[in-house]
Amino acid sequence: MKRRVLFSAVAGALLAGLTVLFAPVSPANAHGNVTGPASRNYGCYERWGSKFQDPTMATEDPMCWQAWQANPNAMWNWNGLFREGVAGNHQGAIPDGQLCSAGHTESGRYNAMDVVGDWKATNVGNSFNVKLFDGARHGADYIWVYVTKPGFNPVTTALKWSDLTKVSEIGNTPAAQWTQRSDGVEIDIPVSLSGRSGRAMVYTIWQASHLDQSYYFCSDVNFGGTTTTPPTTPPTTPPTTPPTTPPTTPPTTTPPASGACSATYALTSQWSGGYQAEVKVTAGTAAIKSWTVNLAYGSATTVQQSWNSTVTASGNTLVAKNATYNGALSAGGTTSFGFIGNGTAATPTVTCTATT
Ligand SMILES: [Cu+2]
Repeated sequence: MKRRVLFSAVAGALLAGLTVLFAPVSPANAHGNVTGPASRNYGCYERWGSKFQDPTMATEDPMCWQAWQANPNAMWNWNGLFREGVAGNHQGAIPDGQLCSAGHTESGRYNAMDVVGDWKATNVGNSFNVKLFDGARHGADYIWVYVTKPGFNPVTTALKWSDLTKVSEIGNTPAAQWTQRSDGVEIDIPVSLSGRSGRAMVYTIWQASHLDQSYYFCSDVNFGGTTTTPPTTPPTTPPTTPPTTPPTTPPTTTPPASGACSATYALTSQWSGGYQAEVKVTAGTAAIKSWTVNLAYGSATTVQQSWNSTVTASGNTLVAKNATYNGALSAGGTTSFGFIGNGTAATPTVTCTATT
């Protein structure tokens, strides 16, 4: 398989002592993942691993782009999204809003999987299989498969435990009973639902028969496959359905000026301990070469991650500078960026400056 050849090549280069940018942390960590419907990090690895620095990803697959920008090791280590010592108390170990990163496991390597947005979804019918690949031949004490309840929209909403319904499970199944492959074993867990349509998430817990090692995978699916979202929609475009928590205050805007730029802030989602915002940048009556947006808050603020911009916190202010590919705008041209802020969302005062 092409993807495993690539992984082996990178791992081989590491073993050979070569300097490899974004090399896997440890080639020995050959555990596993849900390969169909692909989990968020496995899907990003599969689609972009061979061209992860291609800037077209920012527009074609923006959620993967933000994930690669946040931490490429989340993709190189697609098989290492696990926790140890949970003792079966999965809900106790993983807070709401962090289900896709397994509660910020591995020092936060997979945090970008929690970002709310329009992840690529796999089209599935109401009956489908969850395919789990196990490169370490651990086998399973159990595998539990959950699906989000009807009405849950992963494009606009952070995943909580209460959003999930368990729809399938298997018990103790040694690797010898799985389908044998040259590079590991895999197993299909059948799921059969009825009356579902549109976007949803599949959440899989794999309790490996190896130490107390439990794996957690978010897979985005589209039931029926008839409402596929356009592949070029960036996460910073307003969602087609309103966020469950609408902005509490109207967007703040700075007036456009000749040779300058303006910026509009919007809160797109919030949850306990964090929020997601998007900022639209518009050039004035002249073309610009680069832009900087300042977001001034009433108190000190921090940012967890950003996409389509480099966002740094400085006291009460977040300073957002354009990425290499979206600094130049024609007169009246627009771009947008997004970020995940820590704490409770507050509405900042937004200013935009540009070079021409
Ligand atoms: Cu393992």
